[in-house]
Amino acid sequence: MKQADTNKDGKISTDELNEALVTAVFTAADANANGSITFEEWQKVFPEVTKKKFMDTIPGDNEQFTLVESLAYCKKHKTFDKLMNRIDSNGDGIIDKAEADKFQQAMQKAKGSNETQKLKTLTN
Ligand SMILES: [Ca+2]
Ligand SMILES: [Ca+2]
Ligand SMILES: [Ca+2]
Repeated sequence: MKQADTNKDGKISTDELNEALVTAVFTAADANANGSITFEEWQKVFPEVTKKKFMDTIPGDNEQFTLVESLAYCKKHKTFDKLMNRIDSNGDGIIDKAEADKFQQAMQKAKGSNETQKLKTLTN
């Protein structure tokens, strides 16, 4: 949780947590760790995504996307907003210790074989 505090002010904002989650999912999906995700890599983590949906989602036509692009995408489409609102239960934009603990407990209880699967369960 600490590494999510990118501006090192000792607090984790919902923006920072959002970024940490996108990065975690990206890193998990980028199997060959070359900084971009192809459809084949994405499908291993998200088997339900079709090639067409993948192509419709990614910007450009090079059939893969980067971390910067996925951050922009998740911001635009508010992918984790519902989850953020749930975690930040007092709505002050900061994840305090109690809220972080609650999130970690939810992650532990969530169904899924790894963190990405669990996140998916919590995001839906
Ligand atoms: Ca911070
Ligand atoms: Ca890759
Ligand atoms: Ca809060």
